[in-house]
Amino acid sequence: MDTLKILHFPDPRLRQIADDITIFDQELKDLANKMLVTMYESKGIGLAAIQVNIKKRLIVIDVSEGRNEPIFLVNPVIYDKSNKVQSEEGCLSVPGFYDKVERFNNIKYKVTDITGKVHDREAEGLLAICIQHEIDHLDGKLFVDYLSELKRDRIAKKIQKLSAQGKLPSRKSVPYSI
Ligand code: GNR
Ligand code: NI
Repeated sequence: MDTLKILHFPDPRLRQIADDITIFDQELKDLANKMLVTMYESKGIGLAAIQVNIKKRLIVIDVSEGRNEPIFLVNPVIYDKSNKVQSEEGCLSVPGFYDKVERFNNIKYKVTDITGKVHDREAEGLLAICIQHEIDHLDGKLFVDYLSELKRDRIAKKIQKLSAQGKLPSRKSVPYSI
């Protein structure tokens, strides 16, 4: 299956606000599966549609060791967060850069599944952190936005330079996910 192209910071298309999904058809399932394949190939634990230039509130996640427990989130909304933690994060749209950001270890959220059914769920730990990171994407936000402007600008310049040289680091050859 063909994979989707992932946009890289500071691409302004990553700043768009994604739209709610209202139609639950085969096309949505096909897109979700394509995103999942792209995420697995890129060695990520999550991927938001906006990262592949699709302005929809769709997220795929797999934080399992075996990489065989995919989760699809449509129109997720967090309504409760607790227990602040420091999280060491990376992002497929910010290749090669990692830094600490503040997240919450526990969340409660409402989410629609791929068939259109609404659920009330809780998550903790890495899954909770990943959901927060991915919902930020749907709102045009990246983990680098929590860093200083100086750090963010340096990262933007380095990515642009490496990209122009065709030297952006890729996780594709790495046998584990970060
Ligand atoms: O692969 C990823 N790892 C990760 C690590 C810590 C916190 C969040 C993430 S998500 C990231 C994949 C990605 O960029 N999703 O948008
Ligand atoms: Ni990301």
